Amino acid sequence: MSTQTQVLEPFKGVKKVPLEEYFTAGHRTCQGCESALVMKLMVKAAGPRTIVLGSTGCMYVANTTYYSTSWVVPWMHTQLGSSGSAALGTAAGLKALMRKGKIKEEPINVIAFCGDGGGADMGLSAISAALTHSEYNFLILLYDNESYANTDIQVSGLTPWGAHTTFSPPGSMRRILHRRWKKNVAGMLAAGHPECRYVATVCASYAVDMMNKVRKALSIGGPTFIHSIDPCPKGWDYDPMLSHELGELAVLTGVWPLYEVENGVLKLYGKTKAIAEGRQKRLPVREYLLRQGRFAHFTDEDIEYFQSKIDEMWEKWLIPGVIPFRKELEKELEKEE
Ligand SMILES: Cc1ncc(C[n+]2csc(CCOP(=O)(O)OP(=O)(O)O)c2C)c(N)n1
Ligand code: SF4
Ligand SMILES: [Mg+2]
Repeated sequence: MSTQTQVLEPFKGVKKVPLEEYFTAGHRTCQGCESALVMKLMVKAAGPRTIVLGSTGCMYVANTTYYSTSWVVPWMHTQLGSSGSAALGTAAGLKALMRKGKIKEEPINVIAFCGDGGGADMGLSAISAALTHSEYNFLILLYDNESYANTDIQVSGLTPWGAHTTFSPPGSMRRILHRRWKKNVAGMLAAGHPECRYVATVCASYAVDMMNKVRKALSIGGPTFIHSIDPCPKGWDYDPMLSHELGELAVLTGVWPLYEVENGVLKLYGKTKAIAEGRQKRLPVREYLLRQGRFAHFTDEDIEYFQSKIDEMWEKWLIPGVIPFRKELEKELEKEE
């Protein structure tokens, strides 16, 4: 049974993308900030009948400095861990107002964004709860700059292994202070939330694909979730002109697999699909890591360890880079070897 709420055809190429902006001048993000680009593309894909809710973080603080904002659509700040609650409450409120005849019945997009700190650490339970409510339509978009960036680059549950942050500076006694592997948030949410209609990972370096995933999430009906990887010149420590290239390298090295799960069916897409099907070679992670100052302290051994973890994700997981479970049979075969 289709629960589609509106028709938002995918943009067929960059020339079909409308010129109108709903996130425009007036923000104060760093030069080369990919999270700001994600905001711009996200709301461009959604169009003017959209309410955006945002939890505390760079995309709140830098975009709504007193008396100036870059948002053209209605926008509301929500507490750091509350993007899930804000999305659900707003969608429920709109539905009630329409049912009571207080506002016109029409599709109004509800998008709540959160950072990796707000979404993947503090607000994970609220997002999880929201994704169980199939009767409401909304999108939660997690913009992942891989640190608590707004408060000066602290480690989050999504900071990559070994990265230099203000909480994990490399020192002479211990070169690698951050020794936890990044959580797989989109995979976890897709696997555990059967009511969630749509989950996708995106990268703004592939802008049209990214906007089309937002359009699909907003029209499929029910709760949806998108996780975007966002190069951050300040936190990742690189020249701002490299943002686009670093996004591409995250995908081409296999560090960031692009996939969507639509009504429980998983599809790899874009360059990730090409790599998985053997049409494109996966690049060594070295090319991605060594362009960023946060990994400048890595020795060859550290790079090899990082590479081995990415290889494991691609070669041993049930779905490359997405589902960590392994088949019983494979484990048995390994024991015999
Ligand atoms: C409950 C609570 N704790 C701490 C803070 C301070 N704080 C504001 S923004 C922020 C960082 C949020 O990180 P993230 O969600 O990753 O967004 P980013 O700043 O990276 O864009 C923190 C810790 C807060 N606003 N609320
Ligand atoms: S610190 Fe990073 S996420 Fe924050 S505004 Fe600067 S580039 Fe963007
Ligand atoms: Mg962050």
